[in-house]
Amino acid sequence: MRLSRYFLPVLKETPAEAQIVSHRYMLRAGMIKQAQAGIYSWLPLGYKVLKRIEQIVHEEQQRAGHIAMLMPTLQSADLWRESGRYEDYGQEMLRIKDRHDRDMLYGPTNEELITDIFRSYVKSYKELPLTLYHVQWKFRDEVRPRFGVMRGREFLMKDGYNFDLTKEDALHAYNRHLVSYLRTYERMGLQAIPMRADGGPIGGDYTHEFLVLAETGESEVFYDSEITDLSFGDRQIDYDSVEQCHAVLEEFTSRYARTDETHEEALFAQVPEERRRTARGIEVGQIFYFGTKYSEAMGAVVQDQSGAQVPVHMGSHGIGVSRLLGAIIEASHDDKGIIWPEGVTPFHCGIVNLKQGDAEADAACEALYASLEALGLEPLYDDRNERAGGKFATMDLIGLPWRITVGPRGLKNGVVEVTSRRTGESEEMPPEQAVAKIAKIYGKAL
Ligand code: P5A
Repeated sequence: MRLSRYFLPVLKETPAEAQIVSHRYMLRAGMIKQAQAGIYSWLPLGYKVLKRIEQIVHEEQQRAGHIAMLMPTLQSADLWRESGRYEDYGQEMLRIKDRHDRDMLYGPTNEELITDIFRSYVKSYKELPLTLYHVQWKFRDEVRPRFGVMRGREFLMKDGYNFDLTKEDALHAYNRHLVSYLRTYERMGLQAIPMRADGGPIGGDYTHEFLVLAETGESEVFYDSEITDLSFGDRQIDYDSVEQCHAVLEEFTSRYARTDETHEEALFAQVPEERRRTARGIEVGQIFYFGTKYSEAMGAVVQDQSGAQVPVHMGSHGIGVSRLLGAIIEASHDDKGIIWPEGVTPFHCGIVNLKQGDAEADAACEALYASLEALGLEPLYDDRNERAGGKFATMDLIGLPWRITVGPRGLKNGVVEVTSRRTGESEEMPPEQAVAKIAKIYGKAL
């Protein structure tokens, strides 16, 4: 993309309404614009990152064997009356009437809708196990929408639902989700710690939230510091293996780690004092096992091996896709702007032309741009007639992890400059070598 043709409405001033850094930078970098309290338009740069995050979520869901689909945002109140949640959900649910005076709602979550789909088609244990998921907008009429996309009213969620014959099978689905979530967050450059939590309006008492530690997080958390040494890394896991998935759950959840909803002072006191930590965290996901809560209420039954009709065991699993942008920025920024991890960056690298209009500099930039695109990478070329300082400030603010700077002086010596956004370190090298370096970083073969 050439910046002269892009739509990147960068703000110079810090917006007064933004209290935390991720919100400030998302507004300043022209990623989002508030439409109403807690409801945002996703401007091109923000939309690109949102799509990158969504793509990682899809890839990891499918790696775990989960099946993608799409359910509507608007749901019928009648389904929610069957589960009893229509009355229970309270004011967070946006209720709507259509022209026939029928009660509808903008879905805050989809347990009812998916259970209705399941009961319409699945009749036998032979069709299990089954996990369906989608990535769809949700609406929760939060009392205090705040911090930008962090606590929105309209937000994008990946929500998945497993259907199993037995509790044992459903617990394997739970563990499988835990594994796939650990991989998902690590690919985004985040450490998200599973912590015992509360089932809230979704239900069940077996649930973990995934928390990214950050001072601006809305949840208070208590944990054994040893847990922050764990990382999932590049392990190859067989998602069908009950033992392997269970071993990961054991490894990542055996130490004390709880949100304030489930915190127990007496248990926490058993953690050696020097390892006891109280901090704040951003909840980027949650997994639940709630057994037959919805299947019994809504008649989602299958025939088991003995011919008996039994309600299925279920769980649901959510990732806050739009919230993740805020969480990643909270975890990765400096005083100049965002620092995107390579896995989610909107453009793979920036190209800054120090002297637009200089024939040699222009040609070198064009050649770099073409070579990077030919490798399947997306560069953002700042080809505007701006001063170098302004171009650098924009690149730093929008946070591309790598920048190639091209100027007449360097070109005289046959070099351009490659700069890491994270370390600020620059290296001079011939343009072909700069392309090779960026290609290698993103795992592209020359
Ligand atoms: C699991 C999937 C559920 O709704 N039902 C379907 C279950 N879980 S949850 O914990 O309530 O939500 C899942 C994740 O969505 C994000 N989230 C939000 N993001 C932005 N703004 C909000 N107002 C908001 N509410 C929830 C969180 O990341 C949460 O973990």
